[in-house]
Amino acid sequence: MRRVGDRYEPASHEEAVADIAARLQAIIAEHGPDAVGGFNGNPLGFSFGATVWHASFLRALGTHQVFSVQSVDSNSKHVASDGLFGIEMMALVPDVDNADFILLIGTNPAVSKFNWGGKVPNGWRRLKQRVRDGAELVVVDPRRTETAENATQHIAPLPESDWALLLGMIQVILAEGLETLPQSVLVEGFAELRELAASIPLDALARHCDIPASALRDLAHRFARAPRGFAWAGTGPALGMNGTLTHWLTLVLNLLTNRIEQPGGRFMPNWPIPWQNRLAQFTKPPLPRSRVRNLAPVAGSHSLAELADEITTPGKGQIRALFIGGGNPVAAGADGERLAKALDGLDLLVSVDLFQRESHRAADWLIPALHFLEREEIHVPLHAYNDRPYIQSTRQAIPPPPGMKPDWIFYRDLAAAMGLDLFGGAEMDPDRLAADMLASGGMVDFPTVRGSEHGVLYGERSMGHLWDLLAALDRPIQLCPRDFAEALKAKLSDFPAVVPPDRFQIISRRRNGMMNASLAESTGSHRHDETADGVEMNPGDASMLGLADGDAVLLSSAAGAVTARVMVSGSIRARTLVLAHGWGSPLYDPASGHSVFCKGQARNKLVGSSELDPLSAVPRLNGAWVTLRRAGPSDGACQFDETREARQSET
Ligand SMILES: Nc1nc2c(c(=O)[nH]1)N[C@H]1C(S)=C(S)[C@@H](COP(=O)(O)OP(=O)(O)OC[C@H]3O[C@@H](n4cnc5c(=O)[nH]c(N)nc54)[C@H](O)[C@@H]3O)O[C@H]1N2
Ligand SMILES: Nc1nc2c(c(=O)[nH]1)N[C@H]1C(S)=C(S)[C@@H](COP(=O)(O)OP(=O)(O)OC[C@H]3O[C@@H](n4cnc5c(=O)[nH]c(N)nc54)[C@H](O)[C@@H]3O)O[C@H]1N2
Ligand SMILES: [Mo]
Repeated sequence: MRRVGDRYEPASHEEAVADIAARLQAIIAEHGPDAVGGFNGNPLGFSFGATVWHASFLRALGTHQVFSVQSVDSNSKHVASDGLFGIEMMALVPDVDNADFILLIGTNPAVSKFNWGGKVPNGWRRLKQRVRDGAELVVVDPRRTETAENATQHIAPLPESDWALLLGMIQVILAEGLETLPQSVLVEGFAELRELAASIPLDALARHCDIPASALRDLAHRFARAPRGFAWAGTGPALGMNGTLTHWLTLVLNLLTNRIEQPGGRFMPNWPIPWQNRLAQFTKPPLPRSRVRNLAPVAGSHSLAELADEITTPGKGQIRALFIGGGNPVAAGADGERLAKALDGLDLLVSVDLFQRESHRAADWLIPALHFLEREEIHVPLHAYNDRPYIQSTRQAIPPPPGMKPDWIFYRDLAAAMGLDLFGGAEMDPDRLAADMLASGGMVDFPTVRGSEHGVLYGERSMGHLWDLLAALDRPIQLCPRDFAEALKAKLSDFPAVVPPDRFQIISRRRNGMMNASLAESTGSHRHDETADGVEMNPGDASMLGLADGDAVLLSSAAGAVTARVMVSGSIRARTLVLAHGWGSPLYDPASGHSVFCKGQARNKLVGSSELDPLSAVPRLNGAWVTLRRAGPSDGACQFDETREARQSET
């Protein structure tokens, strides 16, 4: 659909391609390729054709203004892995079926299932089975989650303090000589790590995370002595200021106790394309540091927290046209209102999506994306992270509407209209690309996969691939990378941080039936879904503030304010609040221009775009400091917008 005034009108694929190509060419002729930017959201990564063609198109344009959802998701994992192994796109998959001790830090697989960093099909069910068979499951989370309910132990530290808990465990392990380093690989930085770990009393670390030192010592003993096991850190800490330190120290804990490339530990899968090819595929041309803030890119893209600056700051390289592929950056990232204003000022905004959401409000073109139920494809790279050599083709459940073209064809035709070559002159489509990738691996071929209705288990699981890879790259493991150690020392030097008594740290939660900010309009649209605008609060904190269930409160941070209703909950530890992520992003009907659905609170208004993890540039989506008071009549409604709801049901 094409924007005409404040409405949209249907247009053909050819009209869209011709108009966008002409406008891009004019922008590039005047301002150069960096005037065109791109953001890819989470669902794009699961759509093989769309993700490859979106990235290839931006690469062919020659722009350096590439932004990705990774910077509000997994960046700290990439940076930690890069520091230790020199490989950013690494996933060490957990061997859940053989672990005796499972330490989960800031992850909630009972709801989220296993995610980036390894695909474990039915992972939560398999993990629960293992616990029934006698494994210990220790969950470290400020909230007593659905996962923690099934654990043998729940430890509830303060948000963003996991690094202290991990450093404490490492200190105990090293002081008592409980470590066993891996034998088949060269490890550097052990002495530096030992010195760093010993440089602070255990009591101070324990106070910082608000867990007794005796509990840290006990956890260290049990983890180190368990025959088989692993530690796994998730998205909770990854979205805080100390995400990289936490993911680094989690890997260190695993390495020091010989949990990597061991049964019941974590290992690097090596299928269905060998690592050489995989590295080549994921090694994008190096990006320079960002123009405005001079930050280093991570895993081939800049931080979403920088996007508004790059659009609004004049000068060479200022973004004037933007492609958003399957993303809702205004809702997903920090400082969304500022980003929304910046998007208003673009010369050209193109959204490739199934809906028009808040981030696409100012779009000049709404390009339809293929729904996953409409796609038939083999997403080869995604299967490289499976815990077994398993691959499956998705099958089309329903045909797309007549005339509807897959998103990759939009990018292909746009490139052709601009005279750009995406694949070195070769004719390419997603199936052909998947077949080439599979052929390069030589483990299973395209027709076999396509023909296997329920997927193919094409080999035996094997371990040791990370050691082979490091040997081939002639790279030792760096236990204590210098910039990580510096960041940790800086933390220890202003230690212990003083917590003002009237402030709380706010974290997020996910819910079943919603995927980040999408599906709110369908499965999340029940009138009485409490998570939409409920802030979970510990009973002690509530009574200290004289608040009760259902009271309206105003939450304020340095970045912004939102209203919410109090949900007193014994599941959340003191000094910490939970506001679910994903709500409060309006959905529009492009034909009428009206918003047709909106419910709950856009909680990321509380998150600023300048407070970032210094190592990974992830904004403080978990852990931002807020104050809270009873809401007054002028603070705005915190209930559902009834008119919108009525309009929604009419539509
Ligand atoms: N139903 C559903 N499933 C999903 C998604 C969804 O939106 N809905 N999203 C998908 C996506 S994109 C992802 S990335 C994955 C994420 O999956 P996970 O990595 O499992 O992350 P979350 O489910 O967000 O759980 C994070 C947990 O960390 C806790 N937490 C917050 N801050 C801290 C902290 O500082 N320290 C510690 N120790 N804990 C903390 C929170 O209380 C929460 O329980 O889930 C995927 N699966
Ligand atoms: N406070 C806080 N903030 C968070 C998080 C949190 O836990 N707390 N989680 C973070 C995480 S882990 C993530 S991954 C991000 C998510 O950030 P985003 O990926 O930017 O946000 P989504 O809400 O997943 O928006 C996805 C968009 O893709 C569209 N879409 C769905 N399927 C397809 C498809 O097949 N093709 C195309 N082209 N489009 C499609 C949807 O309609 C929707 O508009 O949010 C991050 N933000
Ligand atoms: Mo994510």
